[in-house]
Amino acid sequence: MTAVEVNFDGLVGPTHNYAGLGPGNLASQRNRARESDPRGAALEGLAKMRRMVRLGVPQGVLPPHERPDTEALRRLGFEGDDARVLAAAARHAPDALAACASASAMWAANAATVRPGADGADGLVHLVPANLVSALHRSLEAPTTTRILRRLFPDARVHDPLPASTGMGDEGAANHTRLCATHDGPAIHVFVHGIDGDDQVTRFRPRQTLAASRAVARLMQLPAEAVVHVRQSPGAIDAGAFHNDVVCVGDRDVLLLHERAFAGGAADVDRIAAAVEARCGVPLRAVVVPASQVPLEDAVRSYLFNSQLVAAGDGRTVLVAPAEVRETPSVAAWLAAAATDPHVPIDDVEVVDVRQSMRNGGGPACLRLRVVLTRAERDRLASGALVDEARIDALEAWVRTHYRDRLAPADLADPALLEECRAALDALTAMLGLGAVYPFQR
Ligand code: SUG
Repeated sequence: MTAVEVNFDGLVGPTHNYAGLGPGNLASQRNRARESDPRGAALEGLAKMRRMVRLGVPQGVLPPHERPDTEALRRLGFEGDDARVLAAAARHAPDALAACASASAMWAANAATVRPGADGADGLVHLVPANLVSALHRSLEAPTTTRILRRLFPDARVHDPLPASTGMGDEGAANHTRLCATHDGPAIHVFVHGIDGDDQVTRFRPRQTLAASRAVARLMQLPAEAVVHVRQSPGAIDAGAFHNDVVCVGDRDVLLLHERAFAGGAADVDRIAAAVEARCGVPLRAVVVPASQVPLEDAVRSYLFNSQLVAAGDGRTVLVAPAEVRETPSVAAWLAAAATDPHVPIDDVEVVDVRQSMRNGGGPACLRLRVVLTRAERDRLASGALVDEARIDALEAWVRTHYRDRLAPADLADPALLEECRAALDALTAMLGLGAVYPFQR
């Protein structure tokens, strides 16, 4: 087998803060205006990457974006030099400033949807950057993400994001799971949407539309028999599963999900299983966690399903879970029972602390974009795209040099913060061999 899954984690940016911006995202709403610790957040992210490297899972990084995005503030009518733009926005439109200052690009699972080269006749890796139109702060990510992906993956086909309309709302790999027997063999792509047309029945507006999922599958040139579309259950969306990866995670032939993740329940899981069996020649190993054991609310609180399910270098299947799973009694009990249950194909659970990100509704799986790459494709990546422990050491030193350890809402208007962010990104693009990718570098 030559193709392996590489996890590209979004590096947490210097403006990481809590602005209550995530629609349907309960943690983001709850922590609005709380003081943040960007340095601690970035170090937590790097510590998670180190754990992955030690597990023998190839690890990559995606750089943060330039924030506050003063170009976006100018498009919103604020004029003058950067300091004036920031001051005027803070005074007249603090919500716009918060949106333009968000470090939300850290949640790399929303950067794009990915198709490995083996899954199409052209043999190319395809990436479809997400348009993230559900919220202003996230919609600002798409152009820079597209540019960065083109730099990092020079041989891949990086599409343009879908047209920016709520009817085409696309949130990337957070609503997509690729299932297979081996990464080189045939695969099933499961696309999960929250809404089909205009029939919203949920309290929170669903973010991913069926029309968008269909367009992404088309762009990735997937044959109909390789695609399954599933609808999220309205109950899951209203319990805080604003992306499917809050209630479901897959890896190769394993699918771990909450009983109430999908609108069709067991029938949806059966459809996926039939497709996997027909195309990949293996039975799907589905682990459906019943609501009677883990209520949906506990699944969302603990982010059990936002764990990373990975193949360690020694062949074990490891669930890399957020620390909150240990603090949620129903989830801790389910994990304890699962450890001895022969029907649960998880060999080990490793707990990571990503609390700073969790307070914005971003668990371990939100922080990473999975890209299946062959050896040759890995060799052709931009030089700094993949990290080992020495590179993680260097990135930690970079964070300690450039990041603040306290950020309050009022600090977002501080022109010095923008300068610090630019200095950090200039140093980082040099470290990663990316060249000039940000507006301030042109
Ligand atoms: O889009 N939070 C992000 C969290 C994204 C998590 N990603 C996945 N589930 N894959 C969101 O809601 C909060 C920002 C703030 O409130 O400051 C935020 O955007």
